[in-house]
Amino acid sequence: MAKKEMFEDGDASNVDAGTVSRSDFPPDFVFGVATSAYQVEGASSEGGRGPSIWDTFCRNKGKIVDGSHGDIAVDQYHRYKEDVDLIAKLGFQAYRFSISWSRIFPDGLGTNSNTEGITYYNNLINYLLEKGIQPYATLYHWDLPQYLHESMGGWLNKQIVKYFAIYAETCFSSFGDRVKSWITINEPLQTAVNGYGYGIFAPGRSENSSIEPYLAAHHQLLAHATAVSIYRKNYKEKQGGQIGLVLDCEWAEANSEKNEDKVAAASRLEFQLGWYLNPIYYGDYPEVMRKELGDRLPKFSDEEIELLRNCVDFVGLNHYTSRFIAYAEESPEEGDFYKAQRMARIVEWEGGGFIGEKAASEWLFVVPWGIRKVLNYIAQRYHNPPIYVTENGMDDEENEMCPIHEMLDDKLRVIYFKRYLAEVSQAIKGGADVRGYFAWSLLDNFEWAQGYTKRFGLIYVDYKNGLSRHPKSSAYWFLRFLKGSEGEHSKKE
Ligand code: GBH
Repeated sequence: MAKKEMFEDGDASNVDAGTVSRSDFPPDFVFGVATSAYQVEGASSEGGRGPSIWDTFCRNKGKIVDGSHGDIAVDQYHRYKEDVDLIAKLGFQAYRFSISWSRIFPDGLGTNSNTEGITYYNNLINYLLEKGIQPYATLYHWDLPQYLHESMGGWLNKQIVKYFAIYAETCFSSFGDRVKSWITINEPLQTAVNGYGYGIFAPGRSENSSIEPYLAAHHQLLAHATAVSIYRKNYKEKQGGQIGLVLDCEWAEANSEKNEDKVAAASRLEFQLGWYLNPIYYGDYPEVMRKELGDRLPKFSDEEIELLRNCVDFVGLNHYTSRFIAYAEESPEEGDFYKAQRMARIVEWEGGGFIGEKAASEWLFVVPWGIRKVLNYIAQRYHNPPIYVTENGMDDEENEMCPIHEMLDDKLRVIYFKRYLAEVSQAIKGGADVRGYFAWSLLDNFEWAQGYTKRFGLIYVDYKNGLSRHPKSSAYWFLRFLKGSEGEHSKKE
């Protein structure tokens, strides 16, 4: 059977629009929406906030396609009540947001915490709870205090572990009586590879790309593990919460039945997930990484191995897209990180046509079956841990010429969510312990290097008219889905 047919058959059972419904998920399954501080808050120099590496990075010419920044972003700092009201109206039970480290410790050093910053998150958390929405707080979503970068090299310096621990503990003690789900770090892979290897994300380093990504990853892992051990020792029992790490992973499907392609696809997954999960579940980096990278990959001491052992209560998965992976002695992709993987990422079927419909971002193709495969992979390889899908979604291109009512009717996004959710429910039925799902994103926001040119929101933000919020069709689809009035009818027929 041709590869393409195989997937179409697999799909046909559950992709027919409307065949996913709330009742396909366990009753206690959590549905939420996600954002991150720098992408939505704005108020970059208000409330005693110190600068972060993204404030600085955005000032470098050519780094952000539209020359923009997050100074105002979508102003959630001032509009959090309006946004929380919207989350509640749409029927979501949880909000995943991130805390801006430099609002809590303006220089990151952990000597004096900033009362106004703590007050802001107290207000946000209290208002969420008042509206019946569970807070899921991420401690680090890429916005390192600038001073920690300048004074000591940020994630390249092992000292960062100590400062992260102080920051994390301050958050547990300030908010943990109400926040029951913590995420230490969002996508350490992206910080390592794009922040310290390719330089397309803050802090924009690419000078030493064969060494720095691996150091930055190493220190993020140790920072994560240290925060978890503090939480487990001093807070977890008393506060009754859970703590995890969020990883991003494109599904890697072998491009053919050839052994070399299967090996390449397997190693592609090791370079994304194994890099972080193997130290936690198996005590060291994946063998294939050791083999390809040699001494460039740092070593863990016995004590660190002990610290890392099982240091997650759940695995958070950010998943958007998939690729076919073929073996390539010389990787066509630039840079050390991809070279080491000896593979090519392919978006076309062997007989022509794309793996899925392309979204606005160059990297994002709609491939619903990929999420089921990656969930099953995590379940099988890492002892069936509790998993939360902490991000999933797609973007539309900003288009000033397009009338707003057209932008609001985001048909492809509705299909995306239906089909990806159907696959998540299949993974659960197959035994993966998926506990929750967060759509990215609550609303259009600052999309990092893409600035405001890409829109991932369920809610449209009118940048030209006072940042007003307008729910898109996908938001209304979720409202019906969460009420249980979506999908049931067609299923009974
Ligand atoms: C997530 O990362 C982030 O957590 C979130 O903040 C962000 O808004 C969301 O994605 C949407 O992008 O192809 O060289 O341009 C997902 C992982 C990392 C995937 C960066 C796309 C683009 C690199 N993403 N990558 S490139």
